[in-house]
Amino acid sequence: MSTAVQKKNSQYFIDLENQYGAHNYHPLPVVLDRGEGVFVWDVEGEKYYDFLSAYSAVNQGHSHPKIVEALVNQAKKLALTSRAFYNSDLGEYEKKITTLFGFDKVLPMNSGAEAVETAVKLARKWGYEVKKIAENAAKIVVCENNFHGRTTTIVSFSNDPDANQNYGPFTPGFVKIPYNDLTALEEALKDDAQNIAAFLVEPIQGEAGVDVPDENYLKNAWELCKKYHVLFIADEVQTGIARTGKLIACHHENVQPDILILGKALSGGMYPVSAVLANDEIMNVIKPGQHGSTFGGNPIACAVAMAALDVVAEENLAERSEELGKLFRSEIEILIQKTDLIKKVRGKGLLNAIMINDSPDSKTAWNLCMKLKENSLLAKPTHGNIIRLAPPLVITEAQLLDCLQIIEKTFLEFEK
Ligand code: IF1
Repeated sequence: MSTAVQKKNSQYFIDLENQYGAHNYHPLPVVLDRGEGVFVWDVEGEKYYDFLSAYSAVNQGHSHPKIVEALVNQAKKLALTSRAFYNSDLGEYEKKITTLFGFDKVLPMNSGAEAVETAVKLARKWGYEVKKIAENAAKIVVCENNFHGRTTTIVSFSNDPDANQNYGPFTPGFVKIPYNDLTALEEALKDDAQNIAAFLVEPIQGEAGVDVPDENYLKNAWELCKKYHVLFIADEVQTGIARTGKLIACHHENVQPDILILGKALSGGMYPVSAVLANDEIMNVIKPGQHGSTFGGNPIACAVAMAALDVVAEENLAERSEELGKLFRSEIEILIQKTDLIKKVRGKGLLNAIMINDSPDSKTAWNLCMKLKENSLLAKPTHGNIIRLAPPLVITEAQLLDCLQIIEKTFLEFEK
């Protein structure tokens, strides 16, 4: 009996994921099969502009040849040693990344959440051993509507029920304040100055819908942290690596965080690589055996990250992001005059989002993304009525203008 050979089309792959994969995401119904630069192709061969960049991990463009070559060559030579031994890649990478970002030392990890967890542990340990906070009394100030990852401790200080409902009991020791509110920050620091070890903040709140704080918020927050002997921790997992128009978003205000957290595009989206950077006074509180990770700082991660950082410099990705971001927002401002669908556009560099003029629980943003997909541009809503628009930073001006036309066409057609 002939068994029909099932065509491996999009539906085939969607069904496989639905059948065998946990349903912890609700993906747009497109099955990607290939990526190159700003473009991705689905299994039917349809070509799309990628306006999500894997949540700003693919700043250097999909499968950048220099990064692929670094990955392949290293994988053929030495992939993983663990930190039980030294290796001929880690020291070179540590020197490069600490010199580039201006810190004495780096602690290499893998995912962004692991780096955030590492920063929390480092800040607490500094609190006890340098600031002399009483045992188990250390607190870290965080912002409402934050997103720092998905571990149990991190979701303990989230106020998003989707992130933490039924994941308790939660880790104590976190004080929540409103984002972009210096008065609230100073009050929190003053209230319990002796016990507060750090302030953990995203320079722009990505998941909250690309919420850009007021000018000098970061600088003034940094000054308050210095005044109260509290570490300023910048989570630049999403805003870092040239995404907002500077190497890190803190550089827009000449802020040098006490602890810098990097991830995502640190590897150009090629491999899980994250990092925590700090100076000796802070980093040296961690002694041998007090923190670690099997894959943290592995030779492939080092080779890939070094290549990814070279691409940022060689292709002037920060400057491009700055310039093309201004062009993008100015063109969207013009579109806002032509449609009632968009309330506002906000962002920095090529990290932008548009607020759709409908309730957060409406399907409008989703339906607009479905129409954008039909017009060959992939984007996805964050929190209901906000669409994040973040292409790889290697996008050319001509491609960006092409995408702006697609966006305008889609929005004006949608309204009819
Ligand atoms: C998801 C968005 C969410 C991050 C910041 C740490 C991490 C992230 C500022 C953790 C990760 C990803 C996670 C992904 C969706 C995406 C995301 F904002 F980027 F869109 F969720 F908020 N700090 N952000 O943005 O890094 O452990 O993922 O490597 O979990 O759905 P990770």
